[in-house]
Formats: sequence, C-alpha cells, structure tokens
Amino acid sequence: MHIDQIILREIPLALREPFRISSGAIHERRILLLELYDRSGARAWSECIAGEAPNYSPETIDTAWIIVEQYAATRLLGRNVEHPGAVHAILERDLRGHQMAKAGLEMGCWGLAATIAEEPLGRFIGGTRSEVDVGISLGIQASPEALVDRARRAVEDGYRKVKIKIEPGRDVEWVRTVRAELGPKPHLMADANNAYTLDDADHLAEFDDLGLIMIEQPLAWDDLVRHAELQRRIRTPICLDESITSLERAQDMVTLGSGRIVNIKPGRVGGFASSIAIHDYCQQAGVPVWCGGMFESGVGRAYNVALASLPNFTIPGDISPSARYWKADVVHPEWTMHDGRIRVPLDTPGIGVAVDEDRIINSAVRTALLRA
Ligand code: OSB
Ligand code: MG
Repeated sequence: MHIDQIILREIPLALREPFRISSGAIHERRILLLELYDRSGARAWSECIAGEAPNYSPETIDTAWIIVEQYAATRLLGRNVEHPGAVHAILERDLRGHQMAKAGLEMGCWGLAATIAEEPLGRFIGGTRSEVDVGISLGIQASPEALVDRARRAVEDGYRKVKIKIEPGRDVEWVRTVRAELGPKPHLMADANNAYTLDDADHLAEFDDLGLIMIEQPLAWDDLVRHAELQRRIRTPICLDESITSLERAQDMVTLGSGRIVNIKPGRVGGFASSIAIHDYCQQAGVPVWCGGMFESGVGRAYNVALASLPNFTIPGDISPSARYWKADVVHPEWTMHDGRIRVPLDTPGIGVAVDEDRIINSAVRTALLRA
C-alpha cells in the first residue's frame, strides 16, 4: 500500500430527530469523511467520528481536522506501508491522544488494503459472522411516557437491545416504568455518559432489580478506579465506553475490576488494530464486547459492521440501520435491518457499500487535499 493523496471533507447531515445524552444534545451531525488514494489507483472512504463539541471526549471535528491535516497524514503520504496493522504504531509515535483523528486515517488504511486485496473488509480482518445483531440507543426523552413509547416501538421494530440514556432525575424510575410496561424479556441497558459520582452508588444500586444487561459509563469519562469501587457496590455489570481508549485501558479495567463488559468504538481507541487487540484480549479474559456508535454516516457504519463480525462481539451493537438516523444516507445501498440484524457485506470487496460521491462533493462545507 502506498498512499499518495488524502482528501478531507466536512458535510452536514441532519438527524431525523434530535438526540440528547446527559452531556449535551445534537440536531445535526458535522461528518468528517476521508478519501484515501493508493498509487495503484485504488481508493477507499473512511470517517472520523469526532463530535461537534468536546462533551464526549476531548476531541472535536475541528481538532481532528487539524491533527490529520497538520500532523498525522504526512506520516502516511508517500510511504510504503506493508500492512494496515502497522499504521497504529506509525501514528502513535510522539503524537499523544487524538485517537479519533488517528482512527479516521487508520481505518481508511484497512478499507484501502481490503479493497486492494479484493476482499470484503469483515473477512479481511478475520470476521466470522455474516450478520450482526442490532440494538438502538434512545436519547433522553421529555417524559417517562415518551420513553416507554419509543422503547415499545423499538422492540416492535425488532431491535435486539434497547439502550436508554439516563441522567440524574431521569433514571431508575424511568427505566423501571419501561421494564414494567415492556415486561421481563427485552434486553435493556442504561447509558449515563458520566452523569454520576461515587456518592450516587446507593442510588445506582437501585437498578439491580430491573434486570439490565449492563449500565454504561456511569462515572467520569477517564475514570477506572472509582468504577471499580462502584462495581463492588452494584450487581448490574458495568460496561465502559469513554474510559477505554486503548488496549492498555481495557487491561486496566480487567485488572482493577472497573467493569465486566467493553463497548468498542473503533474511532475512540485509535482504529481497527487497537479494536482487534481489545477484542482478542477481552475474548481470552472472558469479557464480552459490543460495538458502540457515534451517529456515524453509512461510511463509518460500514467499518462498525465489519468490526462487529468478529467472534467476541456477542452483544448487539449500537449499529442501527441508516433510516434510524438520516432522511437519506450517503451510501448505497443504505444499511437496513431484517429481523433485528444487519447483513455483513460479503460479496463486495472493501467497505461493501458505494459512496454517493456527487452528493458529498456538492454538500462539502470544507475540503482539504493532502498530497505526498
Ligand atoms: O455514549 O454511546 C454513547 C452517541 C453520541 C455520543 C455518545 C454515545 C452515542 C450513542 C449513539 O449512544 C449510538 C448510535 O450511534 O446509535
Ligand atoms: Mg456510551
């Protein structure tokens, strides 16, 4: 692989409905897409998941743009890279943090390598599934009744897991209402996005009789030690999202007992090599993993679907179909769900979907062309 050009583009993508989590709301995504060109003429699209504001991680689309443009892309341009598995180390050396910026490039290299190898991305990385189980992430609603209504519709639509965003004042009682209305069967979980402290441990323990499959990231975004203390005080398994930014943090989670499940978002951990390493480590440690989402366009979703085809992704991912997010996605075919599953594209080499290039070029609000 020999990348000689990378194009960055930002496009606006309006959400069908606003999405609110404990740390902020979004109405429209600013999507950062990358296009990588190999010297052979092969090309691949990828996506950087950084958000609009630094309320999930310290990164934003604007910081990611600067890091890719000024520091990271030059390390790959004009350089011969034997295998995409080597890219993570190239980008890590003396470039601290900025996992999302690095991951946009790193994952693009995997997409490009799979394209050149004429293999579907899922198979190229060792995926074994031909379908992945789908969950939905429900933002904080206006009332418990509205939440019950959304959750009921999700179950009727076939989603295999319903994740409920929570915050103080909209937590145990709201989830209890959903459980009471929907019965014991649906797989329910809660995601707090750091809204609590250890002082809330007794309150969080009230989730224990609601049969949740997990509670995601109740405490601070970079914490492991307090999560370990909390896990000793509640029975509901803790799943870490924000806190897991590398293989080492996943190992620390297991060593400290900070959680029992890992949400892997490839963008959050620096890309596919790191995601696969976390997957493999968790598999041998007996820790289930699932693929999280960041309201990606269909391009980022292609990478999540491929990743989730690895064998230890045993819990349904936040990989909903295109229509859950957008009026029209930027890929063809759009991602669709059948019986609560999304098919892993195995007939097409590379990321498995075609990108609507005209629409992306015409709607780009900024573009940067980077050359060797
Ligand atoms: O915590 O998982 C999260 C979206 C934005 C920021 C953080 C999170 C989320 C989601 C979205 O839950 C899941 C999806 O993409 O469907
Ligand atoms: Mg989360």
